[in-house]
Amino acid sequence: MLLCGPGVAAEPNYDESRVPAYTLPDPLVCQDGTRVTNARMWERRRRPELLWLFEEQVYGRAPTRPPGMWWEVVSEDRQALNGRATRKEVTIWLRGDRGGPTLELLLYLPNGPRGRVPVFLGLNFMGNHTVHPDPGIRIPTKWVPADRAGTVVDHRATAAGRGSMASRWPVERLLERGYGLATAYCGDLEPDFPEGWKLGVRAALSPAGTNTVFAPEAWGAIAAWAWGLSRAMDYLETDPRVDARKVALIGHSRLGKTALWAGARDPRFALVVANESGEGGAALARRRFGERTADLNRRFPHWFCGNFKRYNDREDDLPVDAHQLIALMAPRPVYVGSAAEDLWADPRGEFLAAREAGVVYRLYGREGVGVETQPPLHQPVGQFIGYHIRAGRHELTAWDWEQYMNFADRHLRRP
Ligand code: GTR
Repeated sequence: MLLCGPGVAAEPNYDESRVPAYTLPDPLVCQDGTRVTNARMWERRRRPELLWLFEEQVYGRAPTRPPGMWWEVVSEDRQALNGRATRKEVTIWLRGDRGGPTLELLLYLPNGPRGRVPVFLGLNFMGNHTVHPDPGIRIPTKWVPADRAGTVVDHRATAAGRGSMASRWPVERLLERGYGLATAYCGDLEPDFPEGWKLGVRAALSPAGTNTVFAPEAWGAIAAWAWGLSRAMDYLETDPRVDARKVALIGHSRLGKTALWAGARDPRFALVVANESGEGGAALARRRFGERTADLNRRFPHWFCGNFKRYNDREDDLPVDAHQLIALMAPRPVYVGSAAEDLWADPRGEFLAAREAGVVYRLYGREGVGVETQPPLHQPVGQFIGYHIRAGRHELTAWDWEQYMNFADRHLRRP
């Protein structure tokens, strides 16, 4: 079994019997001790307080939508994928003028159904051209991470990378089931390495540019990626073929952490899917199993805000935990996916967080995962909080997608 975790100081714990006891902060008790008894109190008091704590202590604070932000549809092919889809590419200028970084949004919309369609929106790791071999997708010109297959030369994407990540993006299947797909490369917002912020929105939107010294509560890369998803949503709200009330966010791994944070901040997202998001995402930080806060901060110092560094080996001092992040989606449907061999992400910790978020859904008369114990492999559970664990390793698979589409069918396909 492959367990990732190079460069970590302490040996990761993979022994359930060695997980020390912990106490989770109560989603329904305000910082001043007041108990939340109804949805209105949750929305007026506790939800904003938790959002603020996650912002301040975990992901960092992002700016609001830039005034004067604008976009342009730069390509449109109504006969893409043998006539099955309309492919659009939209350049979104993120700084409010024609300069600065752009988000290049790729859209596939099914040609079958008339009118507006529900859409899955997710960031990709390597560039839009990697999600499908379709030769009409433009190749990114920005910094991209090196890949094992050698399709990236000096951190520049090449045509050899077309479709290299297609197994994670079942475009035809989505279209067949009536969904559109919108995706963009996360590196458009910030390339994923510690100094990457100098090439992304965190520098471009700061008056000091690449000389910016970040405050301890200022945004990290995950917050920048999440902010970008909201900017993609700004566009989707204007697209005549997209049902903007039915946009489901999806993300895998670090981009699953991102999907959760984007969904928490921006209630325009109707549904959120976090696939194997692990530590800093859906997995409980207090549970000492697999990746820990210190591992995140050492290996990816740019992902979280400065304040988050205070919780290395001190997760019990965090004022929040993953179940509360999931609860920030309430009453909207949210789905947490785990994989059995992905112990680094702590599948059980992901399940427990999903389960414990249920108290907030209950305020709305909605059921969460609906079970007490982690279900067996390949048996999805949950009404408004979906959960599954499948066999295999850390990946976003066709089987995962089928469950997410089934879940979305239940929640987004109603009239
Ligand atoms: C790992 C990291 C995980 C997860 C993963 C990924 O190295 O420790 O938290 O984010 O990367 O994004 O693939």
